[in-house]
Amino acid sequence: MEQLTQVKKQNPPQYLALCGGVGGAKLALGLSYLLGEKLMIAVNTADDFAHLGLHISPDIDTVLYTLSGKSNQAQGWGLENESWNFLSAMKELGQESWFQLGDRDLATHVTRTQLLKNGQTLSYVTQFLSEQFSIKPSVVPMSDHPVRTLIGIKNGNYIPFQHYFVKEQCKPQVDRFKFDGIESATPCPALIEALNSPCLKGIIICPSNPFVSVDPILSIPGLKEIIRNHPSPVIAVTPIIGGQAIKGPTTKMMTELGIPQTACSIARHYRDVADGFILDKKDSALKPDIEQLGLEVELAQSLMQTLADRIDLAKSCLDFITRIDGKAE
Ligand code: FO1
Repeated sequence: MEQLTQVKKQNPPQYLALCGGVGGAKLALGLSYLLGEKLMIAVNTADDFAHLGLHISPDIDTVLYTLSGKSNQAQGWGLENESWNFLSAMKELGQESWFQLGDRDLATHVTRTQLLKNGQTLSYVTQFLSEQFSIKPSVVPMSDHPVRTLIGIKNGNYIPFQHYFVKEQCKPQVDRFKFDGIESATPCPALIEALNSPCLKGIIICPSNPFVSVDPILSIPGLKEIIRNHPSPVIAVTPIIGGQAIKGPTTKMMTELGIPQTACSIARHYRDVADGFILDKKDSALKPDIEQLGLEVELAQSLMQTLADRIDLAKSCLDFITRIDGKAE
């Protein structure tokens, strides 16, 4: 279908964050306070799915709601001050209700679905929603092409990501992942432009799940190589503190995949794409092991309970990028 409206040109960003849902969005918020329009956030869209005829982009919405200050902070996803009349009515009609869609949240999904049906790209729709939420950084989908994460169940078949995550509450044991559609995906145009721009000073891999939030982005053909060879520093922030992930199934997945549950394993996961690794101060004993992997290490407080924590960690990221850049000169 013909694309109706072009994505508006924005100034090239100086920093790029690769981001999944809840954990990544917290750091993205800290970065947005420090950088505003100088920041681009490229978001995982492999969690997207069609549900009740609607196109749901959970990670994009988590980023949009978090950056606009409208997110339900206790839940991590969805909107604050939500009501659930639609969901109750669906239950009364005996319809699917395992994926909770709030009344206000529904407006986002209906808007996105309508615009996509009218021939707009996901990039355009995301920029449009971002403007409605008055968000300063540029929020972009990793790709305009559909990519869908499939979770390989131990001794079983693949199941769609949201079935695993929400319907099955991450209970099945996983042993492999597939990003359906990845072979024909390309990075969204604004992301390619940002990576080609001489203005880009640093790339930050947010503390999202490395297997199902960041890997889909890095698996877009050619993207990992572009990031690895980028002249500016690339840093990754640990999603693991003291052997535990703050939220989500990261450590459960590590156990099932036979990977030790440590920040060092995450550093090893990113060693072929990152120059530096932000390690939590509590895990400082792991610093020499991570340096052995060939990564620069910065110790920081990576637990983000308050807005001040988010901004402090964002500041540590920017200082670390400056430090790595200084060494390279
Ligand atoms: N996560 C849940 O655990 N349960 C839900 O019912 C749920 C509904 C939901 C609706 C809209 C949306 O944008 C996100 C939603 N999420 C829900 C979060 C989401 O599915 C996951 O957090 C991400 O896909 C993982 O990053």
